[in-house]
Amino acid sequence: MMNGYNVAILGATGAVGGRLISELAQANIPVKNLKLLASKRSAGKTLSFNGQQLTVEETTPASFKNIDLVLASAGGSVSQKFLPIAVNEGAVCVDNTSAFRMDPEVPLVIPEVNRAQLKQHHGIIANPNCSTIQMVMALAPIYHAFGLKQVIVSTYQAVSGAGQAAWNEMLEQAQQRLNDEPMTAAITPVKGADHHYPLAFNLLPQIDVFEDNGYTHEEWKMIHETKKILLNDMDSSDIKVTATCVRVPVELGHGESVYFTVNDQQATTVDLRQKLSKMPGIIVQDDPKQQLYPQPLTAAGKRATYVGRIRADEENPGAFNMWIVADNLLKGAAWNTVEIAECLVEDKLI
Ligand code: NAP
Ligand code: 12T
Repeated sequence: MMNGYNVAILGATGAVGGRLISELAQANIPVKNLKLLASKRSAGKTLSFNGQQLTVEETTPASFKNIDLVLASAGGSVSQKFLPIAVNEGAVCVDNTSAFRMDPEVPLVIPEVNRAQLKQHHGIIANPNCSTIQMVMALAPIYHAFGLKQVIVSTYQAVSGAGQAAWNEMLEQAQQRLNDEPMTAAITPVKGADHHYPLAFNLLPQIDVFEDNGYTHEEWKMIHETKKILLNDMDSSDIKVTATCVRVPVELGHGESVYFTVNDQQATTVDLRQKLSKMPGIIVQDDPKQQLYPQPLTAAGKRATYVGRIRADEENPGAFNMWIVADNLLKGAAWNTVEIAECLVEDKLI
């Protein structure tokens, strides 16, 4: 591509879409032309890319003519509908939604962990769930060095993961509380659900819809995406994984408390810290004496995944705890997506 690529961002006006635009502007990807796509509601709105004002267009099947690269983040049903059309037109699509993640033909990629999977693509590459990405970033070097038996995770997820409207609603709830008014909820915890509860000054142990077994779909995604990324089999029993996902009244940056057991009983926290600090994309922030540990406020706006509070379960050899924080809209979404696209360009897979 001598003059660069024709790129389309699907869902450009969203919380993730805004970051896709700014991450693409900084990326090692020559852009000939950028098309910003959303629904009819936002058509005509303008957004800036590299100092240029671009007009948002309504997404139609014709939107993908002559497009080389699609970065998609407009929801699963929108990806289901439009990405096959884009692939037919010759585009390579990096999809931020859950639509194709479990398709055996679709690589599910965190570049620092399983970049080699990109070679297997047939036009669509899936970006994992935000909570999965930051956990697997930290677990991958531990798995490769010491083997993993079991992972038990509890998440503390920021409202921005639920979209711009949920984010705005939580801020309104906080303002209602400060005004001594009753807090109202029409979106949180999940848009379109039967019941809504305020998130401000609260904790909601529901992210995404409930499955029949009592887990939420977010918990299901963390379990099966982790297995697909690390073991190439979404149903593998080689690593046992269980999750509890909780929405917390944080704006930006997911936290995760991860308890895990390794095969190598000789592994120490010094070994773990050393493997983690060598992992590209990981920054270890772990110094109790200095009160140094990862926090959403300090991780927000950064591309890295931060790990701290690394400690042994003193009653169970080979068992450990750690605390992980990353910006859910950057490493959890837009940065990982653009990083995949950079790799596709570099590896001549587009
Ligand atoms: P958001 O702030 O609500 O933005 C939604 C975007 O999708 C907007 O640009 C919206 O355009 C567009 N859209 C909605 N319906 C559309 C349609 N029928 N056709 C075309 N565009 C349409 O949500 P967000 O937080 O950015 O998330 C968007 C999607 O990304 C989510 O649904 C999820 O699938 C995925 N996501 C993934 C992760 C992850 O873990 N990797 C994290 C967050 C989100 P309008 O302005 O026209 O409404
Ligand atoms: N429901 O892409 O609500 O699978 O935080 C990511 C985030 C779905 C996804 C959320 C979600 C996804 C959320």
